[in-house]
Amino acid sequence: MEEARRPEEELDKKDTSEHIEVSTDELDQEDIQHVNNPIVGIKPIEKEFLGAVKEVRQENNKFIFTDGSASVEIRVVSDEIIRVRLAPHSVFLEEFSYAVPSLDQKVAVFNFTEDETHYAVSTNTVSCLINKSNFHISFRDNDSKIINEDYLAMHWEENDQFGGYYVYCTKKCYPEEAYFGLGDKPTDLNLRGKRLQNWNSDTYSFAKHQDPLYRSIPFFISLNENIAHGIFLDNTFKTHFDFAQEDNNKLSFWADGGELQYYYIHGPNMMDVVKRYNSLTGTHKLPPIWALGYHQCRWSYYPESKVKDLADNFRKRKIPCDALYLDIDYMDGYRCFTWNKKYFPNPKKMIKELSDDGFKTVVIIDPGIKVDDNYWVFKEGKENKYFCRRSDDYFMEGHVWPGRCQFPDFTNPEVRTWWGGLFKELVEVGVAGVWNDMNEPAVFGKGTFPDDVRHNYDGFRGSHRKAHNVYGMQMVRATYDGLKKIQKNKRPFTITRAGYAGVQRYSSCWTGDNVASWEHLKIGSLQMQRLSMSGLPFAGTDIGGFSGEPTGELFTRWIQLGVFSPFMRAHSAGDTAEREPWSFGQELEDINRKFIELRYKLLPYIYSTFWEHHRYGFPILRPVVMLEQDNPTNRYREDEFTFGDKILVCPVLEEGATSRKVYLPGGGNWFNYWTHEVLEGGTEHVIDAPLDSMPIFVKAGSVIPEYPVMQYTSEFEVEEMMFQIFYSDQEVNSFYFEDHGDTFAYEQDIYMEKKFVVNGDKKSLTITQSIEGLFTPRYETYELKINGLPFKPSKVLIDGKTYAGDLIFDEVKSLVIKTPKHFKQIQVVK
Ligand code: MIG
Repeated sequence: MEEARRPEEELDKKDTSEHIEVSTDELDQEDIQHVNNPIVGIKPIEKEFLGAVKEVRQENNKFIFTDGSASVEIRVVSDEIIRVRLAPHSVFLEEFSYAVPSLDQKVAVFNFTEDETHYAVSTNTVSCLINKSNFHISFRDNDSKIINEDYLAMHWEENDQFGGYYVYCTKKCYPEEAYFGLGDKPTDLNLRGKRLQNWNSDTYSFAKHQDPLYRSIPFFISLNENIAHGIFLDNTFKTHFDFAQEDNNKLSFWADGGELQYYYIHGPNMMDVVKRYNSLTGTHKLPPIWALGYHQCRWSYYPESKVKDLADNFRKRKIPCDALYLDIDYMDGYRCFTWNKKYFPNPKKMIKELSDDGFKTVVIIDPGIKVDDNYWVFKEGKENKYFCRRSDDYFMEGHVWPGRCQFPDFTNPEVRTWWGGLFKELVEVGVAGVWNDMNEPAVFGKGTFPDDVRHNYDGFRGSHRKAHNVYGMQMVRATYDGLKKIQKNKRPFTITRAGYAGVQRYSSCWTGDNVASWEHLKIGSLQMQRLSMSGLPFAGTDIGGFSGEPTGELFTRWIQLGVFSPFMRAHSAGDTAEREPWSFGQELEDINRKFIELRYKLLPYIYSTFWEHHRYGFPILRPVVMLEQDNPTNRYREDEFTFGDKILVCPVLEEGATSRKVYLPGGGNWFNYWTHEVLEGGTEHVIDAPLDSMPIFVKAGSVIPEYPVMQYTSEFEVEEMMFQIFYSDQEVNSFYFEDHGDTFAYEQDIYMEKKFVVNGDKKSLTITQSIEGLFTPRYETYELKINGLPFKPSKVLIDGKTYAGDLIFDEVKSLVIKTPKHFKQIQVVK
């Protein structure tokens, strides 16, 4: 369909923001794949189901089954991933996905077999069975165990009377089956019994269980009898999931349009499911290391004197901090890419001064562009037809902070390139990171765009019903790609509020407008765990709560959780009292400092964990159920998690608490991080947790790298690298990663990945080290703190030679030795 063009003058006069929205009930032809099968006449209101399989044909790694009118394609993506697609009229959509950039994965072998009742498409690890008589699809592992099974054949509705086109899949739900994932849902970790939907929404002060929120991640993990698998419904329309809420025996997922297309992702470990999901949708790139420091934000810090004062306070009070944020008030009348010269007369000079003092400056950017012919961004967008239009070709207009606005169509590649280029000046002025807000997209009064807004959708055109959930992702993609081009080899830093599956390739995220309450502290902890297992590991909450006033105690507990938030940023709304780490008196300032310092000590560990995510697809935060999925009580344990695979974090989430119950997963001992007391795994313990402490445990056998406390990440070069080693009588591997911290050189192997193996018995402890990569750190030596030795050491051998230094063995059973950095093996002997 050719777009009809109106004369420009006409368009200018028209303020379409007042238009009545087109009803969502109207069938939108462009969203339907079956254009050559127009619906005629009135059919009874009932769904249509796949019938018996009549025929099958093969095209390479795809098998196409048909019941004579509808078709299903089964595609082998990898040994562990199989994709299912439904075309009710046997016309499949062209391959395109914002979530999955490429389907090129290795498949060892696959084959096709048939018996009386079923067809089977099999790989080394999994078989997809298609029931000949009823077209039910199921997945079976090599032990002939059915893991996932249709309850009903795939079905759809396409009659006008339904007000649209819907596609459905209904599977069996097993009695013990638990469900996890789905992005930022602020609800219980285990999703069994919930009915949830995905439609990106600006949800100021959201409540527990509120749904939907800002993101759409239509991916979940099922865990049943110790076998996990994943389902990723790659559909950008509004999607729905019923995790056995309506019927205890059924799991359903469906979409308000588009193609029924889902990936079955094999386990049987939850960790593998997440890794494989990340292999489809991509991992987060390594962030610049400063992005892992402490960030201070508020709506808003202005004018310049206020920002400088803030910076001075951090340094004067010796509270580490790497980044300060400018919220919307830095702009001239909220026009993106401009400065309010009254508040910030010389931004370049200010940012340089902040940078000399170790602070990066991050600024906010919104999608709404002020309708103003004297504003170059609007003029460029208008001249090039970059803004979204309605179905009747009027511009999509809506009110946001700048007043009357138009909105770039970020689903158009040309618009993304233009938008990315707009950051040139901000980068030249010295801005180090960009925060993308309001990109659900949010519109005052109306919520979001009307359904009939047209989008380019990378050439696969569609209405807002199809593009809504990817709008924010494409905005931050434009931002990321633009920054990357402008900054050359420097890593961009971006944060986004909205997102769709795969957004982790372009951005970190925060959980939006939370509330300063104890309940929200818990919700935040849950959301971060859930985002991490949904492929978005670089997530954080507004520390302290965005709206409302936290008590000092709540703020401090939130800072403590913040140390183990992949993204650590305090933020607050403009109508709240000042909210810096020193806002609650000296005693709490000291505790807050102690914990922010802990973040900086653990930075090399945190950074290594990001590397493990980027390279191997491991989530960063892992709920206990991921460590020990065979223990059924863990399905409901949601108040503790590990950061990486070595540190167990048990945040204090209750007001007035001075201790808390923790569960230490089985399979070895755990060290109390603070006291080095050794505790047994596989059982619960009660741990003291006065306000100046939070229970943290390190897995026996771990090697944890630590930096000396710095006021910001690049304050000085480390002269000697320190590692804490925790004794174990079982073999345990640890990884340590380092590189320049701010470039893409790691993509050319300019990094160093060290692997340590720790193993002990009653008379000795052995530590081996192997090294991969081309990066050479400047320091020459290590300080090793060996903790928890069950014997008094008499001798240390470094690569076979006796260590000449003193062996001082203190009361907490720690031994400190210094070694050259290139050792291969160290033995500590009784
Ligand atoms: O309409 O830019 O979630 O973090 O401070 C509110 C002002 C717009 C919402 C964001 C919040 C930010 C605020 N923004």
